[in-house]
Amino acid sequence: MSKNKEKTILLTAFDAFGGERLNPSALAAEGAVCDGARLVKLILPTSYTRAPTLLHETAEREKPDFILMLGQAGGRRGVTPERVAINCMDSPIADNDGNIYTDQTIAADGREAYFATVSPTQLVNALKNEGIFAYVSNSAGTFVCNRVMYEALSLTCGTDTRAEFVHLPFIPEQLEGKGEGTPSLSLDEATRAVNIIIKELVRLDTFEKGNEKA
Ligand code: PCA
Repeated sequence: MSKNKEKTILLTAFDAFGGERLNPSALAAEGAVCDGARLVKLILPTSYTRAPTLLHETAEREKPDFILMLGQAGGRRGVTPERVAINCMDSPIADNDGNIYTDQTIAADGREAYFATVSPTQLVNALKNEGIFAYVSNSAGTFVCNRVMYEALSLTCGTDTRAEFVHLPFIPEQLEGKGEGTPSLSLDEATRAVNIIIKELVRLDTFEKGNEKA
């Protein structure tokens, strides 16, 4: 894209899964705002098959410069930009279609992994500067979030579009019935974190290093 054209950011989040009544990623996405770029929001079903398809279709239609994906990572203490997506689906938890995968590859001929094309460290630094507890995560897991991150990075490989996944902790409203000491972050703080990341993306140049086609 030309440098003076308005950027488009595709912001995705997930619906509730695994017995939860809500997903903080969807609520934070709802509150997300963006100055200086077009923000397209998309709530994905927590489904190994439907989520990547919907993401793919929406990205082809909207032609975003950035794909920012959000998801819940219950048990984590801070906001965690992910470093890598791996070619694997494996979780004892059923997705919202009732599917359980063990040791399954995502793409038979696909790469083993893709690194995020927005620096997770840069996002962590931006969050820390604004007083938000954040750290880089070196595993997006092997459930639907990793599946969707892998899709976004394979789809945008060799293009100027950059993609990154950020996991958010539980919000306090989800803690009932969970172990004492289970960490959480308020929805206001989670939303503020997403807005800081969006601001950082607006500032970023899409012509930074991306993944090259093999
Ligand atoms: N978190 C799950 C899937 C949906 C979500 O919000 C994960 O980490 O894979």
